[in-house]
Order: sequence, then structure tokens, then C-alpha cells
Amino acid sequence: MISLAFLANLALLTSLVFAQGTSDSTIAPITENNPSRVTFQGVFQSGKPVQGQITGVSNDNGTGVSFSVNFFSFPDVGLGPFNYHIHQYPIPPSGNCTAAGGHLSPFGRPDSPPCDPINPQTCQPGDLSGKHGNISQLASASAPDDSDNGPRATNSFQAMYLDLYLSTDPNSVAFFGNRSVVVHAANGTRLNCANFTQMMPSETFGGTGSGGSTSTQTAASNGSAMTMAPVSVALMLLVAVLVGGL
Ligand SMILES: *[C@@H]1O[C@H](CO)[C@@H](O)[C@H](O)[C@H]1NC(C)=O
Ligand SMILES: *[C@@H]1O[C@H](CO)[C@@H](O)[C@H](O)[C@H]1NC(C)=O
Ligand SMILES: *[C@@H]1O[C@H](CO)[C@@H](O)[C@H](O)[C@H]1NC(C)=O
Ligand SMILES: *[C@@H]1O[C@H](CO)[C@@H](O)[C@H](O)[C@H]1NC(C)=O
Ligand SMILES: *[C@@H]1O[C@H](CO)[C@@H](O)[C@H](O)[C@H]1NC(C)=O
Ligand SMILES: *[C@@H]1O[C@H](CO)[C@@H](O)[C@H](O)[C@H]1NC(C)=O
Ligand SMILES: *[C@@H]1O[C@H](CO)[C@@H](O)[C@H](O)[C@H]1NC(C)=O
Ligand SMILES: [Cu+2]
Repeated sequence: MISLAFLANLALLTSLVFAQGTSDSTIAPITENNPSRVTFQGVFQSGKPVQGQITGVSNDNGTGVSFSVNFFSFPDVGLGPFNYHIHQYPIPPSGNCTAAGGHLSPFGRPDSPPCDPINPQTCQPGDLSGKHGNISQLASASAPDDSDNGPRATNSFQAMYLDLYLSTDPNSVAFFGNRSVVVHAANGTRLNCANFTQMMPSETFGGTGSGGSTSTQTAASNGSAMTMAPVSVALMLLVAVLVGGL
């Protein structure tokens, strides 16, 4: 009897250890050394419910990705709370959101149980609304009502957050730059979706951009002698050396 109980306990202990091991293997590590200022943006398709874009740029210190979410034109709030994720595959040219496949989950974490935002490392890296909040409240039109342009930014949602588990580095399994974003109604319907595509630095406005980077871009676009200073100085030195040598 004692040995049976002992064996049963041993079996239970073993299964607990294995269960622990399995769940540990799906823990997402914090991404480091993300390449400086690299930016990817997804812009929802026109002609479908929910418009807007989501933009992710490497965090300034290389740890994680800073996201800026600006969604609007949601359908009736009763279809929410809405959620959104980074999905595995890009959207085909037809725009079919079903073809995006499942959530980006490089460590094999399944969709359930739901993400616990207190422990975001246990969530799927692609589960943005699980980690950072679903969309249960919408801002209504407060913009000036100019009937020429129609209602602006109605039923909108804005958010900014740092996600530590996604990456802008193509060598990382948590890289999202070649994948897609899908926004869902509460019943799971895929309302709209978009490819992420890389933005060139000159296309990147606002967000976490500092005054310094803006003035750099302005100076560069002027193409003045001032912005060419390092090259000019180098050329002058070269000319001076050549002239001096003759
Ligand atoms: C980078 O900054 C974020 C906050 O912006 C912080 O959570 C993280 O620990 C920092 N990482 C390093 C390596 O300093
Ligand atoms: C998404 O990207 C893929 C791969 O680059 C491309 O074939 C497809 O046309 C894009 N889809 C949309 C809707 O732009
Ligand atoms: C959309 O893509 C899914 C998955 O690839 C496919 O099963 C479905 O037939 C496609 N729908 C249309 C309308 O092409
Ligand atoms: C959405 O978020 C709200 C508030 O955080 C929460 O109460 C609700 O359960 C969430 N809904 C879903 C479908 O995840
Ligand atoms: C996206 O990039 C990752 C990392 O470079 C790569 O493993 C994956 O195959 C790519 N996926 C697609 C659909 O191109
Ligand atoms: C989800 O809700 C939408 C909008 O009401 C509806 O068209 C669709 O049939 C529903 N889908 C499911 C799977 O219930
Ligand atoms: C760039 O050109 C604009 C318009 O010509 C001017 O207003 C601005 O001061 C210039 N900036 C620099 C840094 O030269
Ligand atoms: Cu999704």
C-alpha cells in the first residue's frame, strides 16, 4: 500500500515537473539589440470596417519595440470588445484576412488560456491586445464637424506602448516586419488586416521622434552646404593634401 501511494506521488510529481517544463518552453524572451530606428507599419485596407494604422519602431535603447496604434471607423461598439494581433503570414494580394493564418507565436504558445497581461512573457508575442488591452471603449467624433470631409476619426482607438517581446531584427524569431496585423470583432470575425511594411526614416513622423531627428531630416532634405559639411571638409583636406604635395 505504501509503495503504491509512493509510486502515485512519484507519477504526480513527474507529471508536474513535465507540465512546468512545457509551459517554460513557451516563455518569450525580452528582445535586445533591435536595430536603431527601424520602423514597420501596417495600414488597413480601404473599403472594409476599421481604418487606420499601427506603427512599430525599435525602442531607443534597442530593447523591445515601441508601438503607436491609431484605429478608427470601427463598426458598432456592440460588436466589441475588439482585439488585434500580429498574425503569422502576410495578406495575399486579394486582401483575404483569413490567409494571415494564426497569431505570431514563435515559441508555440497556443491561443488558450487567454493571455494574462500581468505576465506578458507568457503570452504569444503576436497577441498585442492580450498584452496591452483589447478595444472595449471607442472615442466618438469630437473633431470639428466639417460636412465636406464627413465624420473624422469616429469610433476611434489610440494607444502607445512598449512591447518587449517583438523584434525589428529579421534574424529574430519574434521579427514582425514581414507579417501582418488583423483586427477582430468579439466573435472572432476578421474585420480588416494589413501587411507590415518597412518605412524609410523620412516617412516617419511624430511618435517617439525627437526634435533632433526632425531637424536632421529637414537639414538633409535641403541638401545645403551645411549638411554636406563632413564630406566637404574631407574633400577640402584631400585637395589641400594633393595641392600641398604638388
Ligand atoms: C530600455 O528601456 C526600457 C524602457 O523604455 C526598459 O524597460 C529597459 O529595461 C531598457 N533596457 C536596457 C537594456 O536598458
Ligand atoms: C502583402 O505582402 C505580400 C508579400 O510581399 C504581397 O504579395 C501582397 O500583395 C501584400 N498584400 C497586400 C494586401 O498588400
Ligand atoms: C481566404 O483564405 C482562406 C485561407 O487561405 C481560404 O480558405 C479561403 O478560401 C479564402 N477566401 C477567399 C474568398 O478566397
Ligand atoms: C477586454 O478587456 C476588458 C477590460 O480589460 C475585459 O474586461 C474583457 O474581459 C476583455 N474581453 C475580451 C474578449 O478579452
Ligand atoms: C519572416 O521573417 C522571418 C524571420 O526572418 C522568417 O523566419 C520567416 O520565414 C519570414 N516569413 C515570411 C512569411 O516571409
Ligand atoms: C460575427 O458578427 C458579425 C457581425 O455581426 C456577423 O456578420 C458574423 O456572422 C458573426 N460571426 C460569427 C462566427 O458568429
Ligand atoms: C531648409 O529649407 C527651408 C525652406 O527653404 C528653410 O525654411 C529652412 O530654414 C531650411 N533649413 C535648414 C536647416 O537649412
Ligand atoms: Cu488576430
